[in-house]
Amino acid sequence: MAKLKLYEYPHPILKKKAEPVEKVDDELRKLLDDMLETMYASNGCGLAAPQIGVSKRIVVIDIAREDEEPNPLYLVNPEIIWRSEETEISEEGCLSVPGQRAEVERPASVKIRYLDYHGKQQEMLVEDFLAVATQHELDHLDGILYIDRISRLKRQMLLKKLEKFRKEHQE
Ligand code: GNR
Ligand code: NI
Repeated sequence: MAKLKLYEYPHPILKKKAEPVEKVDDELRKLLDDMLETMYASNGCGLAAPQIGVSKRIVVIDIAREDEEPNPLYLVNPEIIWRSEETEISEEGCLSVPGQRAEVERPASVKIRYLDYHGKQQEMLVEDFLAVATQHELDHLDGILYIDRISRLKRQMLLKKLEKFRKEHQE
């Protein structure tokens, strides 16, 4: 396995709509494994392929806490096939927008259809924090960041703080 480089805002690959995967083969599984390793090494709970510079519709998620068994989820060509009317506001962060967080409103629960690690079609109803993480990752596949879902004023303030954060954290 290998830890891959993370692409950060405002890299243009993060704005592109990613391409569907044609076949779940060993080469794709290698990429999924490398994405999971990269996500764990970065202490993230989700990662979408555009964040490692690959414009394909694949996502890995693991929302298990550190004191729990790992529980990786691999989503290939995921689609939302149902959204709840009810919404929920929660605080989000993104490995591609380091050091920042903001409150985002999204459907509280969604149903997704996807191909799993073995290429088998699956459907799953996701709720609570898994619903937040799933929608955040699926947005990446359409070139959308959580900062695109907050007000212009809040985004401007967040991007100022991002500049400051980067100045303080550069080597
Ligand atoms: O690690 C992550 N944490 C997180 C917290 C709240 C809402 C969404 C996320 S996803 C993020 C990793 C990431 O950037 N995935 O694209
Ligand atoms: Ni993200």
